[in-house]
Amino acid sequence: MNIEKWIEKGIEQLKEEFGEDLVEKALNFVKNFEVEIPSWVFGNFGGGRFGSYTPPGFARNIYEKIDDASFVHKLTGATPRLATHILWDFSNDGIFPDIKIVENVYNYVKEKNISLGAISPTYFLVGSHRGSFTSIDKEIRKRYIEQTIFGAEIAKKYANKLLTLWFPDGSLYPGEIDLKRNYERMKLSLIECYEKISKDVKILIEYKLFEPGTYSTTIPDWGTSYILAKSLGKNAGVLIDLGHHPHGVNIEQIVATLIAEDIYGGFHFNTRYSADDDLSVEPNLQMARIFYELVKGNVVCNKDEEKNWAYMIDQACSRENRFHSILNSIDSLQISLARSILVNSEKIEKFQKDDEIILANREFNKAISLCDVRPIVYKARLEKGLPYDPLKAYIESGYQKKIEEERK
Ligand code: PSV
Ligand code: MN
Repeated sequence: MNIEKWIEKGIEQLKEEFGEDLVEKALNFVKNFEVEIPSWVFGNFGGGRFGSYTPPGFARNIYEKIDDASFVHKLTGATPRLATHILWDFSNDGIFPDIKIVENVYNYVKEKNISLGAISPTYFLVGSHRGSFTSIDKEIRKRYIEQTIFGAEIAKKYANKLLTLWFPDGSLYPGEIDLKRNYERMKLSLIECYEKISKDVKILIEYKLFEPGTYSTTIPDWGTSYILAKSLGKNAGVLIDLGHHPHGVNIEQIVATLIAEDIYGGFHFNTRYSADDDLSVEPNLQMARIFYELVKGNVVCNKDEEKNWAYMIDQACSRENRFHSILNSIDSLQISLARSILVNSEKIEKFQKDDEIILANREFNKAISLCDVRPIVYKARLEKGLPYDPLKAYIESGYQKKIEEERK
């Protein structure tokens, strides 16, 4: 197959069906869309029940994770920032962070042509089995509050001024903790941090239905994140991780509501089939519907960067090749974004007005589920001087063989 010809033919057909303007807009958005990738996707986290199994060539330290992230960015041109976890990436003992490591890492990412993105304080390693921000032990709370303030300082000085907070706090059984007081301690700890954190650092509060808590997690849903973010102030918002809901939740509606309420938001993209399984993003219909709301809400690829939400991938599964997996995610996000842009909102609005339920739905799905937008995504890449298929380019690059040999 001659790929250039295939792309041009595809673009022509898409223009015929959806019009030149929407196709050009989709091309433009795909070229400009950026997403952060997590340092932990390259490491040895995610063994689950298969214990210490990790695919050969996993990154053994933060510097190798940076090498890997830099290579992914070279192939995709879409991932210039690396999201990090303080105690996984900037600590020797998993308890306290070390500013020297941060400085070394900062210099190394620059050398590798990427930069640091969202900073996640780590509330779940040693000593927080009875809670972090909600611990009844004042000293434990203090340790995590200090780590959060440290995180904000490094976010400001060395990264993109974004802190992403996820708490493992909760309980296994009814009666184990006082639910009201537990929530109040979370809120007070967050307020204490917020007051001490520079006002040009943004904070996203992530929610999660369960794990490690089975009966309760302190911040189980977007409503709780929203209330907490609101009680902090305008620099705080809600972080949506696709794996953190009950089955079947209408996540695009959460997006629409948050945008309508003009609250800052962010995404941890992944695919989930059962619980929080942190799998590679697939180009499924929900992903395209989510992008439809993001595009309509002007919070993605907005020229006024202040308006944009924060986009990150949060995935780590040791059963898959990490590069195949992350490159597949980036591909799926770009495909979903392109599909969402081809939706003809004007036609849909007309059908909505006329109460033409099925016609509105068919018009929507014409772009969201029935068309092949790969010609747009490939063309966007080629016009940026990138391989049209980064996963294929990875397989042909020899990088996998190299890391497997070097990292035995
Ligand atoms: C928790 O499950 C989570 O989604 C949070 O975002 C963490 O930072 C990340 O996964 C890694 O544990
Ligand atoms: Mn997450």
